[in-house]
Amino acid sequence: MTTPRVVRVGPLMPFLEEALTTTYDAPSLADVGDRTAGLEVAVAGGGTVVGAAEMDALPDLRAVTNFGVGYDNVDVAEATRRGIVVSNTPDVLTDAVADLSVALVVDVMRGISAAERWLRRGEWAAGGRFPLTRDVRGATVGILGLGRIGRAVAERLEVFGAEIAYHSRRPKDVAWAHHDSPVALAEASDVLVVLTPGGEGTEHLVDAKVLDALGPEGYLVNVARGSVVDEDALVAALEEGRIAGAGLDVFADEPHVPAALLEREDVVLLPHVGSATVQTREAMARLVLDNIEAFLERGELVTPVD
Ligand code: 8YV
Repeated sequence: MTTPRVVRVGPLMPFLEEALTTTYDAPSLADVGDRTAGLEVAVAGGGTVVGAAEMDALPDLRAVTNFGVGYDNVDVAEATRRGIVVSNTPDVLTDAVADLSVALVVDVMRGISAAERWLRRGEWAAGGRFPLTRDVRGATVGILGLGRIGRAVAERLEVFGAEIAYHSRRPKDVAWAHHDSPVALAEASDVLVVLTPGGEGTEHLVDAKVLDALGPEGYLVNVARGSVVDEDALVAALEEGRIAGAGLDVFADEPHVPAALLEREDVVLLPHVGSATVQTREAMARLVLDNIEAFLERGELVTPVD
């Protein structure tokens, strides 16, 4: 029997786990004990940390392939220092995440989830009238982080008749209005959509100042990483009516959602499902497998991170 070269770090979706087991006889890191020799490729997924401790545990590690476009779960600086390369799954999930972002924008503005809960509670049958909501057409949507997904969200919302503005470190070659800070973008926006990567550089980029700039009629949508938003500041801003509402697919300490948010009618809460369609998750898994194969055969990754 050949020595496995691939190891699974933490749980992955069944399709990927199965393929890894069938094709590579890949053990899980929890089970390898001291049989770590020859394990060159570690496969990580959302929520699975690959830091110095995991790298220490795998002395022959040369590549980490991450199931997800975001790779804030992998200590890339430490990996680079050790000569370990890292890949992610860009592009294949852009449409799914952009669709969900747009759905949250429309939901918070039109009160779709809130209206549905209201109907189920029997308030319509009891003769109530659901309050009027807000049009997407004519609203300014601020995109915080104009990468692949940010552009896809902007293009979709233009079709809805929204005005697009954005902030990214450098202005891009696009016709949309660039703002030079998150506060300036929030001030100009009716809805602020967070689409930056997670990690140290963007931690709490959306803080109390940004939320106050968004204002009592403004909505926050976050489909990026919970770490980008100061969650305590968000709860306070909602409780004090300093913003109008929020649509959140990601949280600071998943799967835990602050109790203060669970009770609110002005927030839409999703369990990190931006990329969670059958087609997209299969495409992500295939890209992980392509990266592993390319690395084992040619020592190269198909989609290395920057
Ligand atoms: C996944 C994601 O939920 O790609 C990302 O960065 O956050 C999502 O697509 C996650 O990586 C799956 O584990």
